[in-house]
Amino acid sequence: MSAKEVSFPRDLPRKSEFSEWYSEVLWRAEIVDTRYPVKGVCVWYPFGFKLRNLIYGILRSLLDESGHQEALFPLLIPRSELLKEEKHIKGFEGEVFWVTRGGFEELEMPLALRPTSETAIYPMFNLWIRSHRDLPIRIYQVVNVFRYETKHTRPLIRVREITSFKEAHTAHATREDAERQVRTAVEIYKQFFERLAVPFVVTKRPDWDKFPGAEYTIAFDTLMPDGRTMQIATIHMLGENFSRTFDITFEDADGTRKFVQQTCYGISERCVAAVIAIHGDDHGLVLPPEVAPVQVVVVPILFSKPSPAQTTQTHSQSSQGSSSEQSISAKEQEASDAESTNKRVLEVSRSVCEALKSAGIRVVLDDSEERPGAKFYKWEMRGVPLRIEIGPRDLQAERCVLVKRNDFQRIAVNIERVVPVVRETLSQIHAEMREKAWRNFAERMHIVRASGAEEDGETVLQEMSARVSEEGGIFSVFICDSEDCGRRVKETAGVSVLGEPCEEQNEIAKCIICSKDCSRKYVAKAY
Ligand code: PR8
Repeated sequence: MSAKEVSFPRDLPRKSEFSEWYSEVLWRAEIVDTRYPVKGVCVWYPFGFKLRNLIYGILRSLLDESGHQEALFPLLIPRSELLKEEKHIKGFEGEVFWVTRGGFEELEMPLALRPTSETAIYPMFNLWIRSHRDLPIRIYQVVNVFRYETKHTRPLIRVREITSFKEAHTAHATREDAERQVRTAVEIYKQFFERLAVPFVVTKRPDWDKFPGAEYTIAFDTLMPDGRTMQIATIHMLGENFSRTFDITFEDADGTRKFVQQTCYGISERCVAAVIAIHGDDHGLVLPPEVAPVQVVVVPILFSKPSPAQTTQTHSQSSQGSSSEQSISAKEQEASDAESTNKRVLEVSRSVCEALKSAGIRVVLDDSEERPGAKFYKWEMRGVPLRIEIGPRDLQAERCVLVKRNDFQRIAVNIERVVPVVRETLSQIHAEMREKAWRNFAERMHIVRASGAEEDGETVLQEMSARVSEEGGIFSVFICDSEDCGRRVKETAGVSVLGEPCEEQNEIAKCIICSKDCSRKYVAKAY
């Protein structure tokens, strides 16, 4: 069967209708159920939660390997602590859920459900850090946080209960060490998204769009199929802003007391949304093998069982004359041959499955009563990277057929060689998915020319606006750092300033809004 012949699940919206496709795939592939009766929260199905855990397993191992330790802080934050850092609370006050009662009593001190945990963690840093020997501290936790989002909520993308908030918090004796930590965090996140084959740009957010309480913010953005960007990770240099507020000091080697330098960085379930959105296709999910809850499904292709009608007919005929007897016995023979072939197909399927399992591959044998077509549909929807088909004809040839989920390519493999070939094919799938995702991403990165002497910024702006609504994507354009120009470009072209690309750049030209000299920034319609 070629890619074109694969049956298309008709009632799944095409991926080109991204919003509808996304909502349908989330429940059909059993990722999350959005019917929970609270706005902006959802329930992870076991399959979705397994995917989430495999993804977060990568993140945990990258953090553990780079000197972070996992900890766990409380969900409730006393109002007094939350309000301490002025800029921080200014940024979050509209998003906080409050617990004001315990049973029948009003609480003396209202408690916030953490919207993020700086103000839960830093009072403890104040107690834990005494000397330079206690530094650096690098901790992280994976928890739920609550944000009263007023914009349109969307499962895994903009939620009010972020269920999978991985937040890291670090404290350092020197500014250099904290800056180094920021660079390390950027590298960790790059590796993380590479393992998910999710493309990204890394920018320094404009000063007016940084994390409340940070000195500066670095962000990772990916591009969704509808041409809008989604912020998938952020890294914040906090400097001494919080340590001064929470009085987190240490005695340095020379005996002086100093404030610690801090950083924090976070990732949410948006990383799961990105995997689903970027790799999925008209048939459902396409999952990178490393995080696929099921990496291989073995589907035995069996002779269909004779229907009861056929069997009755055979028996009633057999009591009649001898002329039909021969054909009856031929039919019976055929049925019994089919049965023993089916038995053999199942045996071989089971042993292939066992061999893969022993090799550490997450494999499922689908020997259910469903028709092969229905099984293909189900496992394709769930993004299983490889399907193995074993049928009667394959038995004779001692082979099976691998079908790759990412491009439906079929590969015949000798049964003996199935384990090494599956291994190779799974890593090939990752490489192909990565290549395709980055190619698509690069095709939607647009370099906007600088406005020159002959034409003003207005012309360039108009042209860009037209392209934004036509094709979306990320635009590299000359725009200055001012919030006013950021607002203007949003009003006229509908794009937000993501920030200045983190790679070296030395091109300078006129801002398309105010004509001041400036560097290039990335702008895009953002989620
Ligand atoms: C911090 N403090 O909090 P951040 N739904 C899903 N994902 C979201 C949502 C939401 N409503 N809001 C934000 N995110 C720092 C760093 C501790 C850790 C995701 O940073 O406010 C975004 O991808 O920037 C964001 O980049 C990430 O959480 C971290 O949130």
